[in-house]
Amino acid sequence: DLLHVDEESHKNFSWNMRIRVALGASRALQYLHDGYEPPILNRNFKSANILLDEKLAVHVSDCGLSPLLSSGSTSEEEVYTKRAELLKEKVRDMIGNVSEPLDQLELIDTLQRLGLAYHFETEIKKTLQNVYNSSDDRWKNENLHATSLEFRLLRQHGYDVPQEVFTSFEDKVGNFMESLSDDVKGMLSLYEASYYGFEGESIMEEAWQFTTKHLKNLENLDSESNLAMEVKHAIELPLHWRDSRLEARWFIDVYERKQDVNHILLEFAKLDFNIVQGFYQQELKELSRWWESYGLEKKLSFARSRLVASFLWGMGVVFEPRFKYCRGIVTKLIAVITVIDDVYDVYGTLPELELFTDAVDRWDIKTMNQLPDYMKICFLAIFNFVNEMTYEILKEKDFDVGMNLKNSWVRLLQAYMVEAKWFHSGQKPTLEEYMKNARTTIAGPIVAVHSYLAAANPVIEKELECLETNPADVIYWSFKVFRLQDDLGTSSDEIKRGDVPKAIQCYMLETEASEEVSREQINKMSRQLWKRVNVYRRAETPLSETTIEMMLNLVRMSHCIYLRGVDRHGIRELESKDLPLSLLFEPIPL
Ligand code: LA6
Ligand code: MN
Ligand code: MN
Ligand code: MN
Ligand code: MN
Repeated sequence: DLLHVDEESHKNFSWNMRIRVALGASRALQYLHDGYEPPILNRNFKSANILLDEKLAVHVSDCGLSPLLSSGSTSEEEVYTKRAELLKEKVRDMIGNVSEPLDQLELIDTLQRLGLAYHFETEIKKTLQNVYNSSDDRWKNENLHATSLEFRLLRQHGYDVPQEVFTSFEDKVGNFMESLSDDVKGMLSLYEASYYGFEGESIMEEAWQFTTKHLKNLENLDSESNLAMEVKHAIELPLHWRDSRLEARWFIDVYERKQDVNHILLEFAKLDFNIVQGFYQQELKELSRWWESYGLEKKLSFARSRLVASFLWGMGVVFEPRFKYCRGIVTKLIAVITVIDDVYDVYGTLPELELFTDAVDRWDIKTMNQLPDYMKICFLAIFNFVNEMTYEILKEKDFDVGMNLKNSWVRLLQAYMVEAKWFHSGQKPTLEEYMKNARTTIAGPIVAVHSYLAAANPVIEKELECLETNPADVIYWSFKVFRLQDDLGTSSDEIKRGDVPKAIQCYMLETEASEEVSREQINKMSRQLWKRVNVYRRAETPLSETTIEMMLNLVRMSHCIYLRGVDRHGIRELESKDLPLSLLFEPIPL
């Protein structure tokens, strides 16, 4: 009874349901009925007809109420867009008018966390360059927060800052001074900065140990103050590892409660979030139709059908509206891979999988008739998806990427094959053997090739070649993090169902450690790998900054999707509890 949803029953809905309610007419009607203004309902929102997750899916139009909504005019939307443009210029002026270095840095940090930084890349670059060049360091004046914030922002943006900027906070034997622990804001800033440490930097490691210990104690205080919530949030995941859109939605609420809130920033952040959300809804609607038309969900009922979750990965890789095409490609790619992965892990027999891998390698429609029926549709799903993308890119960029895409598929399937053989023969790989293969099966490399080709214009051969050959670079190490995060989130179920030992089990087998200890160790490995990622990010590489950021963003999304060892990609029931996706699909009330 969607027309009579009250807040209580709304809470009990799965997020699928909530989104449907949010998108449906009922919600809008309810707002009107209650006598208060509806949140922004832009055109996309009004005509929303999103096919949500699959087996539970109902077209919103099935509620029979959508005609009411689609009749709205676009004038409302225009008002919001105009207002956002105006606010944008005000914020631009604001950046230019702030003169104190600490204020500048705090403004940049706030813009980044509110999800607004992408509008002001040039201004932010210029400001940081000035901060970096300035030799006047008096403003820092033994201020832990100021020193840490400058360090973090400069390192984030690629500047060389030595870890020694923190030595003035250490005692004679090189420990951080215990008295610092009273300065919670400073501790929090140092904590966030510590994640930008490089492998081998002992001061940064010490900073991490020191701040983590003290902040965790604070976390137990369970206070409802903003700062306490920020501490809790930071301990859960540092900023450096967080997805920027999910962070923006969270931070807008926190920012609103701050005493020194800037109302122009706040209003712009909310408007911009809602406007971007409107684009996402439109995209999701189109992608859902595409997914439905592919029909894998109906034909292969054993496999996961995860379009909305896949879109989340796409949004993770590139959130900016202008990267719509790339976001769509990543969404489609991951939705298809998720099905194919189940074929290899769960459903296919070894001889069938050999046949399938070979068929994709030959890339010939003629070999399709040798495949079992359920595999024919899988083959064509890949074949059509790749050819469609090849066509689009040839059309747009005069560049033939057919074989690049196909080969990235073959590399993925061959790596799947290695796991399948281990599984069917009962052979147990060492952790090292496992990881060598698993950084391919996590799909990072195939996503890299597809998203690069979708986003780059022009395509640079050297860059493409680097993504295809996977040298031990920044991306290579980051995909190991990606794999470890997936294993932390999914391997309990995988082992129960029957699968090769994943990282945790390999480690257990090798060291005879308990599962708990192994998980701890894997978490530690993941943090160490990030330090290496930080190092390699500065190394000479054919990859552009944008390409690297896209791939690191993919890895960041894995931290959110598998947070606390929960599989939010694969197991839908868990999403309602832990990842309130409704936040991404419900506009922020203004
Ligand atoms: C993760 O599932 C999954 F669905 C994939 C298809 C990997 C690529 C994309 C991601 C991570 P699973 P496996 C969204 O944990 O079998 O089954 O590699 O992947 O561990
Ligand atoms: Mn300086
Ligand atoms: Mn799997
Ligand atoms: Mn698999
Ligand atoms: Mn897994």
